[in-house]
Amino acid sequence: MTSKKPEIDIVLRRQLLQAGALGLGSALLARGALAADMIKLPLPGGPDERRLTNAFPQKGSMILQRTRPPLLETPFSVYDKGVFTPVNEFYVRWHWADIPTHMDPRTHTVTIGGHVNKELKLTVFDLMRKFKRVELAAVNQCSGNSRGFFQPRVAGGEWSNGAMGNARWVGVRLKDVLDEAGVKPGAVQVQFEGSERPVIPTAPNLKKSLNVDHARDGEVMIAWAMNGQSLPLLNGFPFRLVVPGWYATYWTKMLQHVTVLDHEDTNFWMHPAYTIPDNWPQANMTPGEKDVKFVPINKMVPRSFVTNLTTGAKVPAGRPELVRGIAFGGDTGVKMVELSIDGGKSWMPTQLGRDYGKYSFRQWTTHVKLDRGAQTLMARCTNSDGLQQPMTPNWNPGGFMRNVVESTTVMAV
Ligand SMILES: Nc1nc2c(c(=O)[nH]1)N[C@H]1C(S)=C(S)[C@@H](COP(=O)(O)O)O[C@H]1N2
Ligand SMILES: [Mo]
Repeated sequence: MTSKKPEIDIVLRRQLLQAGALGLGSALLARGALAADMIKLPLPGGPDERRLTNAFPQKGSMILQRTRPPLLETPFSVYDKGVFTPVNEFYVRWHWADIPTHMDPRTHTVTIGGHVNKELKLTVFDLMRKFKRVELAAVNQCSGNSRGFFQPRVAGGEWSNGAMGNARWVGVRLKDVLDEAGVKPGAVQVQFEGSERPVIPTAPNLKKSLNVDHARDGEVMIAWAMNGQSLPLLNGFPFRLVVPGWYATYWTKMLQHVTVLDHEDTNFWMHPAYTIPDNWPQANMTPGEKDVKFVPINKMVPRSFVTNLTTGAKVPAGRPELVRGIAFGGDTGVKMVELSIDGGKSWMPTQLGRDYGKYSFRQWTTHVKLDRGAQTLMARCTNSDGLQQPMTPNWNPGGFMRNVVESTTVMAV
């Protein structure tokens, strides 16, 4: 897991300093008119057209879901390029619009405080120098990825399937940093806060917490690089939390405060925000149902997608056609991905691509021979714990944790 290449340090160091010196501010607010291109998302029963924009710094062509704060979705075709999501096409999600537009990596510090023996203040260069470096491939997925498919519709960013991405994260173990500060007996949770602020002072700043054992499991990281580059400002420059296998709401960007708590965090962003019906892995309830117990969202569940064909695509009938996609196991690896072309009555195996670790996207491929006409392809992932994607969609008011088997209907001609 430890990166062997010292030269990456020099490259990253230069990138970190350059990115800090860019003064991205004006660009964040307005960099000219938005591109005129529109994209149609496969969303049911609602506005399904979005603008494609190049207007955000360090970002390529992205689906504009919201401008302030920026919510930028990854166009789905990107996932067919490979298992690692290009940094400039990695989705973006913020809660509050008062985002620093200039971060100086020489002076920006993260404070490790609260229920510890010794408070620490560390820059990215302190992290690089003082702690052992680790690298891990992991999927970052928004809790509300695919929310736009919920029926009845629910409020929130109406994402299609592009609020997810996979990267090789480089940084240090949160455990090592906490050990350096010395967690005192009686610690219960560890709370994380970024550097942005709400637009009105009375609104609650985004703070998220993990149980202390989870925070110290040796997998949770403070990362300053993704896919060999420093983090774009909008993805949390100069460093962010990485919580492998857990929804991205915990992956605090532009990390500023790590506070060890001697009690459970009950702030708004832990409860009621980002809570699910207490029946993981379904996170399911009936619309309008009363007396449902809600708990903070946590581990991810398996998903899979066809990436080389989209609904409406024409494919030749009667001869083997390549079907390719990606899958991830959620909080563990992918055991298998199967494909059905008969509405889920029978399933055929697919070949899994290279394994980059249990938290990564995994590519899968197979060939199918399709009869003439409209044919529906369904991919289903089973993870290493035996958890399988369900055939019926879940529902909850947050629009969280969709993982139903998805369908792609092509026309065989
Ligand atoms: N500081 C900060 N970190 C944050 C958030 C935020 O609003 N502020 N949003 C969280 C949520 S809900 C998501 S989905 C991910 C998105 O990460 P990305 O923008 O790098 O894709 O960031 C998480 N970390
Ligand atoms: Mo999110």
